[in-house]
Order: sequence, then C-alpha cells, then structure tokens
Amino acid sequence: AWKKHTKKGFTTKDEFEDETVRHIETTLARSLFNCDELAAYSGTALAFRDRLIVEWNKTQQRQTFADQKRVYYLSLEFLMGRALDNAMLNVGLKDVAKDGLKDLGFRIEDVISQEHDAALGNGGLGRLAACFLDSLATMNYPAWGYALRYRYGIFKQQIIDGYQVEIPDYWLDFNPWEFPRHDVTVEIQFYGWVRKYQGENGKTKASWEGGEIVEAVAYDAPIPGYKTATTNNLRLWSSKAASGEFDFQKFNNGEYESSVGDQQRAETISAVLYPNDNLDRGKELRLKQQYFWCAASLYDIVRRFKKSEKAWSAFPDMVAIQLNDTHPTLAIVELQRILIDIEALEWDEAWTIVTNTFGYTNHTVMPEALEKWSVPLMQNLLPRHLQIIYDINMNFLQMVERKFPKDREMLSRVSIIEESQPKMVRMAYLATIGSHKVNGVAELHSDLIRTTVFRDFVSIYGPDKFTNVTNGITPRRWLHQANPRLSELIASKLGGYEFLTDLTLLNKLEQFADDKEFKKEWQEIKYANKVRLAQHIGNTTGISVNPKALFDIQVKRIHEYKRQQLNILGVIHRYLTIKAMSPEERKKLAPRVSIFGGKAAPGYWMAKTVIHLVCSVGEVVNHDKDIGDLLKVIYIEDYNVSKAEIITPASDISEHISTAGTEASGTSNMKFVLNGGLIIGTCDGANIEITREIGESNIFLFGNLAEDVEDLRHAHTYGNSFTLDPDLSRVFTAIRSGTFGDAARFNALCNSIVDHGDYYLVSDDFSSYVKTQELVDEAYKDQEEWVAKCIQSVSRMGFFSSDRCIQEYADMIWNVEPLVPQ
Ligand code: DL6
Repeated sequence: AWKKHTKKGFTTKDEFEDETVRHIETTLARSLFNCDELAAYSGTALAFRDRLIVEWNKTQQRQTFADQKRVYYLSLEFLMGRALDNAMLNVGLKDVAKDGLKDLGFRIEDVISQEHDAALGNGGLGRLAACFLDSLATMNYPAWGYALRYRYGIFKQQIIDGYQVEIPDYWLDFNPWEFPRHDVTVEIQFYGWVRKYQGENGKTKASWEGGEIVEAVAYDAPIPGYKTATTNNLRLWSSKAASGEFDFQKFNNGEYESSVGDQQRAETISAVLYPNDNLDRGKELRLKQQYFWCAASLYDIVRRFKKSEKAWSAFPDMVAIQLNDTHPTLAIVELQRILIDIEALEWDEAWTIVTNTFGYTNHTVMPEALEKWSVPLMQNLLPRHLQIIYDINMNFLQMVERKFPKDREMLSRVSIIEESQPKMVRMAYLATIGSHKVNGVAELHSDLIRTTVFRDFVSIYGPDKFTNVTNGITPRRWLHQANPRLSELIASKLGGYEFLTDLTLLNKLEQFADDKEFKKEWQEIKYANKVRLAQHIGNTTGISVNPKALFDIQVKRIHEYKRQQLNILGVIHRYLTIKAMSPEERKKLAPRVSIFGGKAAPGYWMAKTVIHLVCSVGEVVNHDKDIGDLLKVIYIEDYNVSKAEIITPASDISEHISTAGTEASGTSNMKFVLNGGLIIGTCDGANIEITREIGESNIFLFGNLAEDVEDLRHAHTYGNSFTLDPDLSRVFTAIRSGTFGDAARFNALCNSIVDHGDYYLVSDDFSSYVKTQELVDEAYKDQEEWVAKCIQSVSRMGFFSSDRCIQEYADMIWNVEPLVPQ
C-alpha cells in the first residue's frame, strides 16, 4: 500500500508548474495575483524539496538495511550557501524549472537569488565541510554531517564610511530545507559533580550527577548527490530548555522576566556562530556549544549502533567519526564516558574502540588558532570529562615514559595538560591521542605539522599515524553551478558532463589550448562573467568598472597572515607609479581593477584597519580623474558563498599571498584556477601542489619560502639594521602624509610592518611581489598566450576535486565502502 501512495515527484515542466503553484496557493496561502519573486522561490523550493524527500527517505532506509559502516563528519561549521540551484542541478531538472518559471512569469536567476545563504561558517574550514558533504552524497557514501543549528550565522558585513559594520544574520525566517524532528531529542547535562561508588565487581565507578539539563532538538536537511539517488543527511542541533516553556511558579508570582530565564539561557547555546577564523577565544559559551553538539551527536550515533545489536567491539567497524579540527574533540571523551560509565566496559577495551573510531583533521599550525581550554572552566562545566581527560593523559604519559625513559622534558611537552597558570587542556594533543589517524590538508601543511606541533607525537606513535589529504572543491558547485557557460563549453569538447564526477577527464581539454575557435569562445565566456561582476559592483558600490580591464581579485577572510595589507600596499605603489608616468608610458599599461572582499572578525582591530585602508585608497583612486580606468580599487561588501559564485568565474588573476607556512591549504586558489583564472601566490599551502599540477609557467609565484621564515623573523627582531625597500618606503610616506585620509588611523598598521617586527614578513616579500605583478601586466598583454595558459591550467586541475579527497579519506582513514542505489 505504501508503494502505491509514494510519489516520485515531478519530472516534466507541466508537473513542475502544478507542484509549484500548488505550494504557492496552499502551503504559502498566496494567490497567483500577488505572487512575487520570493513566493516563486518558496514554491519552487518546496516543489524541489518534495522531490528530494522521497530519495532522502529511501537512502536512509537503504543505509539502515545495508548495515554497513557509516561516516559521521563532525564540523562546527558548514558553509552551505544556497540550496535551490544545487538541488536543481543535482536532480537534473534545472532546465525544466527554468522553462516552468518562465511560463509563470519569472526569470530563474531572479528566483534563485531570493534564497538566503545558509552561512553557518567562517571561511575555508566550513566551506570544505560543505564540499565534502556534496562529494560524499555524489559518491554514494553512507554519511551524516553533524553541526549546530545557529539561529544567527556569520554576520552580514556592511561597509559604512569605509568601515566594517556587523549586522546579525537571521537566516531562519523561511527555510524550506530543514525538517524539525521534535521526536529526536537528547538531554544534555552541564555542571554538577561526580559521584564515586562501588560497582558490582567491587571496582570504583563514577557517575556524573546534578547540574542542569538542556534539550537538543534535531533539525535535518537533505544533501542530494549529483545525478544519484543518494540523498544524505545533515543533522543540526538546536538547544531548548528541558524544563518546558517557562517557570510557572515564577510566572504565577508575577516574575515574568525571570520566568523565561531558563528558556533563554538554554536557547543561547545554539544562538550564534562564533565569528572567528583561525583564532581561539576560550569563552565558556563556546565550550558549551562544543559539548552540547558532541554529546547530542554521539548519543544519536550510539543509539543507531545499538539498534544493530552488535557487540561493542564492532563499533569501529560500523562507525567512522571524523573531527573537523579540534572543535569536536570532546566527542572522544564523551564516547569514552559512555562506554565506561554507562555501558560498563573496561577502560582499555573502551579506549581501543574510541581510538579506532576517530580521525582528526588539523587545519592550522598558527599558535593563536590551536585550541586550549582552561582546566577550572572545564572542571566547572564538565567535571566528569575533566577526570577522564586526566586519566587519558596519565595512561598516555605512562606509555611515553616506557618508550622514552627519563625524558622528563618530553613528558611535559606532550602532556595534554599544559602546566600554565591556569592549567590548560591542549585540545590538539587530546585529538591526536584519541584518534587513529591525523591528517593535514596540503602537503606542505602536513609536513609542517609533522615537524612542529606534532613532532614529538611522530616519534611516539611512528610516522604512519600522520598523513596528508590535500583539500579539494566540488566541481558541481564551483564550476557547473557558478560558471554554467564554461561547463557547457567544456562538455561540448569532452562529449558530455562526465568530468563533473571525474575531474581528471579535464586533461582532454589540453589539446584545445591552441584551438583558435575554442579560445575565442573561452574568452567570450570570461568576458561575460566579468561583465556580470562589473554589474554587481556597479549596483552595489555605484562605481563603474571596465570589464576589459584586468580583474585582480583577493577574496577571503581578512587576516594579517593572508596579507591583504601586502596587496593594498602594492596597489598604492601602482597608483603612485602611474601618477609619475608619462602619457606614453601610461598607454602601454593594462588597466586593472583591484577587487577585495572578506569579513574581519569583529574583535580583530588590525584586520578592520586593513579594510579601512583598502576603502580609503579606493576613495582616492576611484575619484582621481587623472587615473581614469587605469586603476580602480573595489571593496565588495559581505563576501559569502553566493557572491563567491559570481566573483570566482570573473577573475583574470587572483591573489593567494599568505606568508609562507601560514595558510594550511586554501581552497579559493583551486576555485579560481578551475574557472579559468591565473593566480599570483606564495609557496604556501595548496599553491605548491597547484604549481606542480599546472606547471610553473602557468602560475606567478613569489616570495620567501617557509623554511626561511624563522630566520627572517629573527632578523627583524634581533638584527641591527633594517632598510626598507625604497618603493615600500614611498608607499608609507604617502600613507603617513595623509594621501588616503587621516594618517593616524593607519599608524598601527604601518608600524606593525616597519617598527614591530613585521611578523608576517610584508617588507621581505614586497619587492618580489611588485616585480611579479609587473610580470602579470606583461603576460596579460599577450592574450593569445594568456588564454592558452588558462586552458592548460584548467585541464590540469583534476586532482583538486573534493571527490578525490573523499576517496582518500574513505580508503586511508575511514575504511568505508559506498552504497550504490540499484
Ligand atoms: O582546510 C580548510 C581550510 C584551509 O584551506 C585554510 O588554509 C585554513 O586556514 C582553514 N583553517 C581554519 C582553522 N580554523 N580553525 N580552527 O579555518 O582551513
């Protein structure tokens, strides 16, 4: 009977229209006479959602019956962006929707752009998690993502008078993609105390008592794979008071405000995403978020496992949990607690299960980003977990002592507990000790972690525990969806869209690098993408930019290590140089538009100063009639995933210029190259592997190497002579003389480079940066050669698909097989 009633969903234009109109009229209670673009979006999204749900349910059933190992990806951030376009492409019905919407009087682009970005992340780490979900579903892996359902995602950025202003991002007003599961709830405990008692076998047992309980409620979102029936699940936890709506006692006594206190305190846990990228702030609420999410997710995973009625020893054969950075490290401790305190396993048996279950991905070596939690804070919030951490540490240190007898220094170096004031729990060490594999996200990064933060751990465990999985991006979103014309052109040459699921097939494009007709079409597409971006810039900033100019783009979080300051100092140098040029010299110059975008953490004052400098330079340069189109400086407000989809296909050159050894991988470098733009970059993160794949002649590399950074920093701090490059000195003179407005506002920024040790080595790399930018100017003049380089680069980007990453994780770390729908 069920089968008879189960609908598969629309497949034709007429059916799509029927479904969409039905939703607009009945679900949304709107008449077609007042149906605006938002209503059209809502109706379309609901029609597609219905279609996904059928496959989603079937996928979950299939995975349950198959009774095979699943992957659980624990990430505090999933930067998903918009879902509708992705859903349309993945189920292969975008053209149907386009025609149907046209019939109903709408342009599909306008409808798609009504959707609010799901912005539950800060930057690369969260977007990587989103790409991984897409690949996992596309490759038919049984996998779940787990995160928090923040009511407010990453803030919206406004630029007012050249300064960043943060506006809350309330994204849940209408979200057709999520399903509340009010029947899936978990009680999460905080605070309280530990009671010791005699267990049945006379052994001392522990139980966590008292404290307060908060309820976690599950919200699920379907994750459709591309051209497969597999539709996986992303489960987001929302917090709510376990005690019900409010305190009746207080309410009846007339204490209206405090009667809702518990409810508000509980809801605060999942209220807001912490807006820091590569920075650890150590706030109690953040630790609460982490535990709340880890405990709810583990409860869910364990509940699912227990249904199979298998022995506990089979847990790692059924469950692989990947920790996306150290934020979910408490899951290790929570699983150990469940196994010993609740399921009554012996410590060693439990610990073997735990370590065989977890894998840990490290995403940074920067000291300020390595998470540590104060022992007193943890003692208060999670008293039992702290005890277990101490026990894990004791066992670990005993093992180290056996291996390295008498090496006291080693013991204090590798201890999970840092003997500082107050004592701190080092989460990266705990994650390493509790996992069977630790990976970095690009070759250089993985080498660096092996030789720096985890050096001692490599000698303790041996090198095999540490591995590399270079990041990747999903070609579905970052080529097919963001750049449909390029995708179509490529498909026309390769005889179909198979490259979207096997990106290595792009290598067949190389033969067209000298094909005149193909190159012409390629250029037309790039130009059209630049026109689209120029329109966006015109609409949002009022500044008109020439799409024929060279578009030079740096969009990413604003951080000193990413060195947007180097870029803008280079722009000032360019401006001053043009000003000093004769009309004849100016004629030889390729006009440039320098485009910046990205958010600064609200408390990161120096990053905000960099934004202000970029905007101030733009104010002067863009209004300098003498300069005209030769140079424009643009700040794109509120950079996010959907803006990235417009920006990425429009670059001629993009900048990935971090101080060598600081950017773990970077992923926008991959997106830009895949969209036919060249890059200028340092020998850092995945730039190195991109160079290896596409060839040195197709990338503009500059700057010092990671191996020299320490010496250079030392020289800045202890060297006795420091002469500034004359070009850079001229730039500082211009800033300090007020050319770009009140110089005092930029003092600290200038001083950080000139007087305060130049930690990010801007002055060391400035001259090679400027020279390399000159090479870019020269190269751009020869358009034939430039386009050939772009085509050749795209054809060699096969390695950087997130499908390849997932394959590596599946084979090397998770030991999990796909489950292909029949
Ligand atoms: O691995 C994804 C992404 C890398 O591409 C970036 O290079 C790296 O900076 C970023 N790391 C973080 C670390 N945050 N924390 N914790 O966002 O990861």
